[in-house]
Amino acid sequence: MRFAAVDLGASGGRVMVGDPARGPDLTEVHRFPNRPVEVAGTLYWDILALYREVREGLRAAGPVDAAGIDSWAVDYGLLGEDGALLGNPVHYRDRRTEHVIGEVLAKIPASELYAATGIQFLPFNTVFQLAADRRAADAARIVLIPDLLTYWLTGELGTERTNASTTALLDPRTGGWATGVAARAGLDVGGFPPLRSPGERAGTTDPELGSVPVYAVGSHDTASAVAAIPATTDRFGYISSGTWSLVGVELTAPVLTEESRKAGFTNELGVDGTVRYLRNVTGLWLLQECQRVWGVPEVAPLLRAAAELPRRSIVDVNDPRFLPPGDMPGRIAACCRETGQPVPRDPAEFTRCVLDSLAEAYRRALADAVRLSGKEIDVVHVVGGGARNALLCRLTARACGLPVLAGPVEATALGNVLVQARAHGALTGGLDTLRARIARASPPRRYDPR
Ligand code: LRH
Repeated sequence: MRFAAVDLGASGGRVMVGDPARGPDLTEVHRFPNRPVEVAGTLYWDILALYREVREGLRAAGPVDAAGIDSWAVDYGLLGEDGALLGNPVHYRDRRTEHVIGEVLAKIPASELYAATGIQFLPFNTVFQLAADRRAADAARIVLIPDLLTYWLTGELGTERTNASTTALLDPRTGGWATGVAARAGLDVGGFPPLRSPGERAGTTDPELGSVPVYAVGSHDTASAVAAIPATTDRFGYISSGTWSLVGVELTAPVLTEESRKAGFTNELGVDGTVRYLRNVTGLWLLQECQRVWGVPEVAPLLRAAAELPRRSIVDVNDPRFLPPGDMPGRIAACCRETGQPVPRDPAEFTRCVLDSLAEAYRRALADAVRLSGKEIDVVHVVGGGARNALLCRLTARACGLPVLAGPVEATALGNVLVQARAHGALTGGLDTLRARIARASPPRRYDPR
C-alpha cells in the first residue's frame, strides 16, 4: 500500500510516499521551496503557490491509497460565505500582533489564558493574530493552513485538533474550544470548522487526483514528528529540530500551573490524546538566517570549521530580537557585546556560538520539562533535519549529560504516513507499536555525552 504525506515547512515543502509494510520506507516524489512574500510591509505566505506544488506532488506520487497534510502551526486563512479565500494568509513572523498583545492581555490576563489553554506565550499565537486581523470578525470561516489545503483538495472543512491546540484557544484537558476565554479575548471560535482528530477521514480528493481518502493526521508538523520518534521506552525527552527546536517530553495530561507558564512551556495536543509538553526554542533559523546574510548556502563547511573551535560565547536564542528575518550575525554580535562575551569574528565562530547556544537552550528546556512535569528521562531523541547535524547532536549530548538518539530526519512525514496507514486499516496498534516499527526500520544514531 502507498500513502502520500504532504509536509509543509517554513522554508520548503515536500510530498513523500510511504509503504508501511516496508518499514515504512519513504520516497520523496516532490520538493519545493516555500517563499514568503512581503507586500506593503506585511509578510504573507504564498498559499496558492503552495497549493499548486501540493497538487503537483500528489500527481507525481502516482496511485496512492490515501493522503494526509501537515504544516507549521498557528497560521490560518479566512474564508467568505461563499468559501472563497479572503486575502493571503499572513506569516507568523510578521509583526502585526505587536500592538494588540497588550490589549488582549488586558481583557484576559496571561495567567488565566494559560490556565485554560496551556500555550506558551509567543507573539504569533493565533489568539493574538486573530485579534490583530481586522478581517477576522467578518469572515465566515477561520481555517488553519493544513485544513485549508485539505479543503481545497476535498471540498470538506474541518479543524484538526493537534494544530488547533497551538491557537491558544483550545482547552487541552477536553480537546474542545476554550469558548469562554476566547469570548473574553473578544474572539468567536465559532468561525473554526468542526474539530476532528488525527485518523479521522477528512474527505476525498477530486477525480484528477484519484478520488482517494484524505485523512486528518497530526496536521501540526511537530505532532507528526513526535508520533514518529523511534522510542523504545517512555522515559524519553525529544527535540524536534528544524527551523524551530521543539524541546520537551510526552505526557498524558497537561501541566497548567503558573510555574509552567512562567517557564514558557506549552501543552500542545499530540496523536492519540497525548500532550506535547515542550518549549519552542528558536532553532536552526538562527543559522539559516546567518547563511542567507553571508550568501553561504552550504552548511557542511561551516559545521566542519565550527567543530575545530572551542566553546566561547552563549546567547539566549529565545531573545525576541531573533524572531523576525534580518541581520542575524549583527544581532548575535550585539548580544555577545551586551553580555560581555567575545564577539564572533567569522562565520565559523558565529556557527559555533549558535550551536553551543542551542545546546545550552536544550539542556535548560529539558531540565525544566522534567522538573515541572515530574516525567523522568534517560535519553533524548532528536528528529527532523537537525538530526543530520552531528556537531549539534554531540554538543547536545554533552550539555544534557544524556545519550542523544538522532533520526529519523523525515520523522514528520513518517508520522503523517503511519497515522494515515493506521486509519486506513493497513496498520494496528498504539503509538508505542508504531514507534517500535520506526526504531526497527530506521535505527537512530547514538551520541554519548562523552
Ligand atoms: C514548527 C512549528 C512549531 C511552531 C512554529 C510556528 O514547524 O510548527 O511547532 O511553533 O512552527
